[in-house]
This record gives sequence, C-alpha cells and structure tokens, in this order.
Amino acid sequence: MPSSKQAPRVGVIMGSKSDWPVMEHAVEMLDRLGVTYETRVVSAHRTPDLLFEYAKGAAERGLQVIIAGAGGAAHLPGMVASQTPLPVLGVPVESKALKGLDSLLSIAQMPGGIAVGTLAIGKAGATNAGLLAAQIVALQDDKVRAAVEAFRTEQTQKVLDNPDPRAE
Ligand code: RP5
Repeated sequence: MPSSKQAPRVGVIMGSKSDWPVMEHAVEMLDRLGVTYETRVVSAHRTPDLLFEYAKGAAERGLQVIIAGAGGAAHLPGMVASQTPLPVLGVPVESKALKGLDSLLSIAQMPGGIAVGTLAIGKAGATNAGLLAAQIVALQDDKVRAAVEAFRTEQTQKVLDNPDPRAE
C-alpha cells in the first residue's frame, strides 16, 4: 500500500506477511523522515513471477530504493537486485531455527557483481534500512536531508540530556 497520495520513492517488500513485525520498523522510520513508500509481500519462491515483474518495473515507476526483508534461505534481496539498477537494502529477518544467522548469511554473501546492502538482523536492521533509504533519497531532496539531520540531532541530544543510566 502507498504511504500517501504522493508517488512512492521507496519500495518495502518482504517474503512473507510473517516478516511484517520486523519490517514495520523500516516503514516507521520512513514515516518519521517524510519519505513516501509502498509495502508489498513478494516471495522469491512462492511468487517468482511477481518478483521479476516488481523488480523490473520498479525504477520506471519512480522508486529510488528497494528495501527487501526475508528470513531463512533469504534469496529475495539478491534476486530483486539482479533485476533492477536501483540500490537494494537487505534486511535479514529472524528465523525460528537459526535466529536469523541463516538469513544474514544468505543476504550478505552475494557473489561479486550484484550488490545488496545488508543490514543487521531484525528490528535494528529494518530501522537502519529505513534510515539508509532516506539518506539515499536525501541526496536529491533537501527536505528529507533536513529531516535526517534533525533526527540525528535529536538522538544525540537525548543521550546528552540523560547522562544518568539509573534515571527513569
Ligand atoms: C521467507 O520465509 C520469509 O521471508 C519468511 O521470513 C520465512 C517464513 O515464511 P512463512 O512461512 O512465515 O510465510 O520466505
């Protein structure tokens, strides 16, 4: 679903609906930084034709970055990257069996020649994927750049204002 009536600039896709509790943190960050996006389940093994259609049409539709989250044998980010010139950010989702180490290695260990920017496992990775996507969009958008800078200033100030680790 698009975030607003404005054209989405970031595509947030995931291999399964079950990835949403992690991937919603990417969307939260994009919302916070005022970046338009769309969200969609695109599975590399359950809907391979959709994967190709989505990735091939992404740049033409005006997307600037794709965030792809997947767990287990997580081939979604790499396959999407192989079908688009857009930067692809991969988020390894925690798996039940191997706690996301499988997802991390599947996404990070791309053979040279097709790049996927791999983030941390889980919530931190999804949050940073949203942040990094915004930073990429900010290269051509001063409003988003100002929002990224304000976010970081606020984050720094919060730490400086609360130096006592025991305080509530
Ligand atoms: C991957 O398999 C998905 O990205 C998800 O993390 C994992 C499990 O999917 P479900 O069985 O919950 O649909 O493709």
